Amino acid sequence: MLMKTQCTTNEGMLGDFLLAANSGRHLMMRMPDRDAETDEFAESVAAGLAARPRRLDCRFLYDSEGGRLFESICRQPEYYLTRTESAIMAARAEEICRYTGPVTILELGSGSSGKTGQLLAAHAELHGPTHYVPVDVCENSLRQACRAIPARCSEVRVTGLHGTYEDAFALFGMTSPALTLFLGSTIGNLDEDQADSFWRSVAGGMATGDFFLLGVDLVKDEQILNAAYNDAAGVTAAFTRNLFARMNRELDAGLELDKIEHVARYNPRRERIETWGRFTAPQSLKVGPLGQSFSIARNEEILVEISRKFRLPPLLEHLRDHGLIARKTFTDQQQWFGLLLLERI
Ligand code: AVJ
Repeated sequence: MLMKTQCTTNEGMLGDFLLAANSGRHLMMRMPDRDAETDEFAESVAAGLAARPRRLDCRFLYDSEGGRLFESICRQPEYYLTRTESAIMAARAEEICRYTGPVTILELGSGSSGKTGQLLAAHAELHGPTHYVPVDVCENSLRQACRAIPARCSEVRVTGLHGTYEDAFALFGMTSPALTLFLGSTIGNLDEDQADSFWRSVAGGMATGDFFLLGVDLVKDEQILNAAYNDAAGVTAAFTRNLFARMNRELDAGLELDKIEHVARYNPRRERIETWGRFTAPQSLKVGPLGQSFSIARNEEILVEISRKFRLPPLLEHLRDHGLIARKTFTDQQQWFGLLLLERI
């Protein structure tokens, strides 16, 4: 059975987590600051619309509708990332778990944990009872994962954390020896500065000898990249538009959604996909909770998400500078996607 609990305070989260983890049950814990999600959304939108070019924080793409649409993106034929990473994972799960030995498995941005099943099964097969701690801001996806994983693999016990990556960093110290998963090239959503502070927090929280499994999408032919973010069925377009729909639902933004277009294109200089919401007519965008309003011009584009693409040698060097050494580097035959097993030294 899946129990649900609320963390008492952010500071008390560690104690709550230890109690929960030792209870031997499947459990989902909710961080208290989740209650402030709508306020955070409002603040973030207002700050992003005051910046130039205007931008939004891609974290807010993942409300329950966004989570559902993202799952659908992963099944689109053009979106090669998920199936390529899954295939690498399936082929290498045992090798990875042999290398790490028995560990607590944390996952940042776990979504519905689709790719993790193979790894958990391999860990349980090799090392016996396995503790899995998925972390996600999307409650729906997390709940599904907390139900599905133990049903598939009875040796795996789940403690889900409904919260942000920052909430999870606090757990790193107490779950050691640990393997933290960060899959799907989600790291690509962070710009250079954000990634740098992400790695500082990660490396700072990890104990020597802890492991990190990183999935990264690699630089490749532009047409393949552009197609992956412009699927013919229009699911990615719906995913982008949902961020504006969410503003209507939660911030009373008053937007006409059919006058906002999804635009995703590869920027070869910066080696990243940039996804924009393009306004085909002038509109005013209200941030209800803050009593603010912004005028968006016709043809103005608001940056919704970046998805950086990586080259392995500079990435490995960058990680090494943060004290993370690649013990294993896996790719597929076409070298489209990389899966890196890193160790904190
Ligand atoms: C899983 C967040 C990395 O950037 O490729 C997919 C999200 N956005 N299609 C990505 C996404 C549009 C995805 N991440």
